[in-house]
Amino acid sequence: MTADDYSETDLSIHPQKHQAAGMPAVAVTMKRAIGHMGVKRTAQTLRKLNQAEGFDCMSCAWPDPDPGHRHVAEFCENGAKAVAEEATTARVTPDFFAANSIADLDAHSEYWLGQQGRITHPMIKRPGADHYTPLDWDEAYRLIARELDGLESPDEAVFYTSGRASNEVAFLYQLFVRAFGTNNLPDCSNMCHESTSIALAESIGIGKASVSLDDVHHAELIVLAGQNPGTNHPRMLSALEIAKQNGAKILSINPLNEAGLTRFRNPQTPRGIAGPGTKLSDLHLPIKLNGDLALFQAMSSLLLEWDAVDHDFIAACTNGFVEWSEFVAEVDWDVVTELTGLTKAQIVEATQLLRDSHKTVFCWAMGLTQHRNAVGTIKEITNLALLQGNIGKPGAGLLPVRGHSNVQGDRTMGIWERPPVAFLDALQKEFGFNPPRENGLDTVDAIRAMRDGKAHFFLGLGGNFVQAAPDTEVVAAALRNTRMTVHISTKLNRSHLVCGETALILPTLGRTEKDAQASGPQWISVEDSTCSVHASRGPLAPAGPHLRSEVHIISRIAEETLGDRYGIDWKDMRDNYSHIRHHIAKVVPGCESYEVNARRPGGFILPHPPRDSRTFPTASGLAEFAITPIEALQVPDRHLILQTIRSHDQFNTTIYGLSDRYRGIEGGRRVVFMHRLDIAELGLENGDLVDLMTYWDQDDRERRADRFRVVEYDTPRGCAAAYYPETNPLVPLDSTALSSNCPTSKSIIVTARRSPAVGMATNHGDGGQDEVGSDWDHKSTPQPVHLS
Ligand SMILES: Nc1nc2c(c(=O)[nH]1)N[C@H]1C(S)=C(S)[C@@H](COP(=O)(O)OP(=O)(O)OC[C@H]3O[C@@H](n4cnc5c(=O)[nH]c(N)nc54)[C@H](O)[C@@H]3O)O[C@H]1N2
Ligand SMILES: Nc1nc2c(c(=O)[nH]1)N[C@H]1C(S)=C(S)[C@@H](COP(=O)(O)OP(=O)(O)OC[C@H]3O[C@@H](n4cnc5c(=O)[nH]c(N)nc54)[C@H](O)[C@@H]3O)O[C@H]1N2
Ligand code: SF4
Ligand SMILES: [Mo]
Repeated sequence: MTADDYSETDLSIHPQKHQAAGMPAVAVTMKRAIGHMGVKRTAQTLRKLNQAEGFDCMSCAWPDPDPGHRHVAEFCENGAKAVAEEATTARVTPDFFAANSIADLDAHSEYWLGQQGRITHPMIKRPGADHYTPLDWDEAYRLIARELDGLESPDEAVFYTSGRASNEVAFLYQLFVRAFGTNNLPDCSNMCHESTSIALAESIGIGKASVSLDDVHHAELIVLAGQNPGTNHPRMLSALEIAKQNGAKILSINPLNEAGLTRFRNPQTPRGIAGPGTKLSDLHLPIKLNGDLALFQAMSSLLLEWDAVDHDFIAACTNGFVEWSEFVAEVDWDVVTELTGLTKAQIVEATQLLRDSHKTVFCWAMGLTQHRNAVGTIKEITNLALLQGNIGKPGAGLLPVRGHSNVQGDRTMGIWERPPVAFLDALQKEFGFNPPRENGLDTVDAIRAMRDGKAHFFLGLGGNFVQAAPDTEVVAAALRNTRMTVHISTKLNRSHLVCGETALILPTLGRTEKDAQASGPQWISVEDSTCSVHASRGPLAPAGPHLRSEVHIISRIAEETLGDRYGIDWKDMRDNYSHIRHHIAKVVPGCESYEVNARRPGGFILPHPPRDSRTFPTASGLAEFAITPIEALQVPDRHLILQTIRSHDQFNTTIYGLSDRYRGIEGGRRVVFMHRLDIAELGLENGDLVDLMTYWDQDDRERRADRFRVVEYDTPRGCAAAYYPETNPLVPLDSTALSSNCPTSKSIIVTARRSPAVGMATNHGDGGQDEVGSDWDHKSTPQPVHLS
């Protein structure tokens, strides 16, 4: 889709690093921040980042320490990069759009698009046009209302949310969408922690983390499974360092030995600057991709064998223990060692850490959630926690580490295509209309609906749908198949260039900016990974006079579309966000006195029955031991399992730069990490340029992504890795996790063959000069096989 703005020859490969942060992190922070914002603005902005009276970091959802315990610089390198991207002084103006057609812009990389700066005016691509042109806000709202009004059913519209949206706008948005008449509220969570939400709701009755930051600090053992904190939640390393100083052990489970799992040099301590830093992981299990279910079952079988279990907790608080324990006791060690790539001795050693710990925190992220069996795997890590009573006591619990800074809050506020009945009832009581009761479309189903001509309207509240979603070509065709696409965005991205018949870009304020409405300055609120809700107030002047806040935009769309239907106070809520919080307090469980509690320094913690009182709001009223038979991905000869991951220099589809410092990649992104022996087996050499291919039998289609540089890397046999979103064309839309429908972005079965020289046809089977991989039997479709 793009001609990159950097060349294949700029790429250089360096040795992998085995420690995270240190002074290079400080140097990069300052260089990037000053480069985008200048010295004065950098000082003005970073001083307020993650402070009680400042603004919440818009990058990840890692929690802040209590107000009295924050550093002057309470942020990390990647938080500073996120701020710099948003607070940049570069601007995308109407002149820019006049000078660049949509096709011109589409020829650039995502990195280049992001570098152009903040969008300053509402813009429209009218039917048949090849450029965006400016329009005024009122016309934009009228056009959207007219389009929505013309649909045969509200279910023909899709309302997407990316997890940066504040609680206030999220609540307002779901209210509008439900008053309009649909639950079509897909969000980025559908591609992220959906498997967690489903698994935890079934196992413990609530889909959120059961720990506080303090629990992390006081754990005896911390398990880090399928997560790369050094890059994606960098301040988590400070929490791990404190835990280590308090005597904790760390067990990391990851195919890659990521730098942030190994050692942390805290730039805020003398030991981190001049000394050796802190060793983090005590034991690293280099597991094969998707081996975790088998591993957790094996660990449980050992704990049962050693009777290292909490009988009292199991008897008082759980259901299904006997059946489950009989099931895992039968674990087949040959299957376990085959699927995990680990020896029994390694697994025994890891399980001894569990046995010897009285309080264990289990952390995970995308390495567990984005597989076909993800829901089962997360239930299994929960079983492991239940077995030793590691929930609802200090220093222990479950910690799914969320991605986007407010993705958890958006769900709490009702952004969910499958809303709980109680939530809809509360909405009905507060606003006097009966919200739709049918489940709506999630991300994957929304793409299907647009592809199949069943949905004609797409609105994105933030995000970059076309790049984030699986199966890039399919999702692009789906969006182009609509009558109208609308993006509420801060910065230019690919989704703006993949247009419905009419396309609108509505520029909005970011979290760094002051938000003034009719009643005066406003603040917003967010929820982090540990259910802590707090206020955020931006320090900077808006990027331009024509920008509107997200609340303003959504409330105006609602007014224009619904008129005074149901008598909802859209204007009052827009003029003063306290009115929104007043409604939140009445509708959202746990948010009573929201206005007062959320603005208190440090905010407040939402209730969580398992954490607070070991009560489990499941159907049985008990925590459930769930049985999940093992299914193995069948990987044909000369194929690998590919996981798609983030580099150190991106936030999801926003590419900050071309440096994945810890993994030793500089100057480029089209690389594929492979084991030395897999490279040889595929007839390749380190440094070769290859095309990646996958075949999905359900639609009988081959998918490919071309021209990746092979990098020999420390990854288990059969397991490759490459960056997202470049690899999204390879993820089949229909390849999703059972029951959560999350795309399987961490287990795509691929093969690689040397790329034809530039200028040669690149079609598979073109008989070009390159024979490597030409014996690829693309009919040998990967199918899961039941093993137990
Ligand atoms: N700077 C920065 N911060 C971010 C983001 C960003 O893009 N940039 N994105 C945010 C978002 S939305 C999210 S969801 C989080 C994502 O945070 P992570 O989940 O840490 O992100 P990924 O890069 O997808 O890394 C997945 C990790 O899991 C490992 N893994 C993959 N498959 C398996 C497996 O089968 N088993 C095990 N045990 N491990 C596996 C990979 O090797 C890798 O270390 O980060 C958030 N924070
Ligand atoms: N292959 C593969 N695919 C994946 C993943 C993977 O690991 N592998 N990870 C998945 C995950 S975990 C996630 S969360 C999704 C992410 O999916 P999304 O949330 O859709 O994507 P982002 O890249 O985070 O969105 C970035 C865009 O948001 C807009 N933006 C930034 N700040 C603001 C703001 O304050 N307001 C508004 N209105 N807009 C703003 C900017 O225009 C920017 O271009 O991707 C998923 N896709
Ligand atoms: S850890 Fe996450 S929330 Fe904290 S400063 Fe870094 S990027 Fe921001
Ligand atoms: Mo995410």
